[in-house]
Amino acid sequence: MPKKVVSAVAAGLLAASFLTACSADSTGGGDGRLVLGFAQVGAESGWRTANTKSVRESAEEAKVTLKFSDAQQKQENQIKAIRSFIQQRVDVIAFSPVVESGWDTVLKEAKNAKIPVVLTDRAIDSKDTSLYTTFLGSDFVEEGKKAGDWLTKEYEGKDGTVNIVELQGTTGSAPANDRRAGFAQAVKGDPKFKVVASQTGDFTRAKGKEVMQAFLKSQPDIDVLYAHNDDMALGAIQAIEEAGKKPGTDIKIISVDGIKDAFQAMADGKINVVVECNPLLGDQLMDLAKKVSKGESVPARVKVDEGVFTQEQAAAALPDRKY
Ligand code: GZL
Repeated sequence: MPKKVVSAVAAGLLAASFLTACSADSTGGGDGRLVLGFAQVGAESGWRTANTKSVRESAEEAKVTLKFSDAQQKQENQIKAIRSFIQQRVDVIAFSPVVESGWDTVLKEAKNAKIPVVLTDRAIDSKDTSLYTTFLGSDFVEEGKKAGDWLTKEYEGKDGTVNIVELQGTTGSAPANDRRAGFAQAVKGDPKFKVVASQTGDFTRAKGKEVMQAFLKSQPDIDVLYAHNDDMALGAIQAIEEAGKKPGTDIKIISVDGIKDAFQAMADGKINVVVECNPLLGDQLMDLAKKVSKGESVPARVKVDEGVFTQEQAAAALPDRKY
């Protein structure tokens, strides 16, 4: 075979193998399944466990090949995971940013690699919204506002100062920043509400208990605890009871998430109100990932429905709770 023809054939074969390799990589080894890299925050709370379960089960059902990483609540681990997904040439990257800032560099790498990114659960504060295709998750400011609105109604017409202690979520995270802002916005109209102490419990039961113990030592008169999630509220309940006080009565408790243990605590009279934050995002995430991978247009923001539950509703609602 003349030299020219051989080189043309070789070039053709090389190009074909390259295309096959790319298409094979881009469809998870050529089996036609979408490959989704998911960088999860960690396993810090009941909410997070339910969120992970939802993502895994939905990927199974949607026949999506899921590459999953648990960052143990460390941003550097999430960044490493995203870089690994880029090297593996996944089709789509999704993650729940543990904190709002510090993502531009790694998301620019994903953009340069032409791998679309979906934010799920938590948002980032980057000015460059081209770094992600869509954000699927709750409105945390609204959740904080719902918490504050319950409190203002609970104390409507009552005189005297209401001393509030606040267990914040992970420092720098969107839910912590926004739940704090929404709550402050809701109560700022009435000077009787005073946040006398506010500190992070990092969304965990252990830290929630530890910080509540410190609050009980430093604050002579606490009327209300506002906890940014149920796990910290449940830890705080242990501290309150060990201090000889009645949670839900001596200290009213407002919490966020709506995990089963919180509903049980409400039914037991230990938590007064829970603002729901829906972790069951898996189905919507898979639908978005498939659309995004095909270049179909998706909304820039996809919110989730969630309610508010009081003690009166807790016992009846408990059997139907999905997480
Ligand atoms: C909220 C989520 C928060 C939960 C916590 O969407 O990011 O993180 O409220 C979880 O329970 O740890």
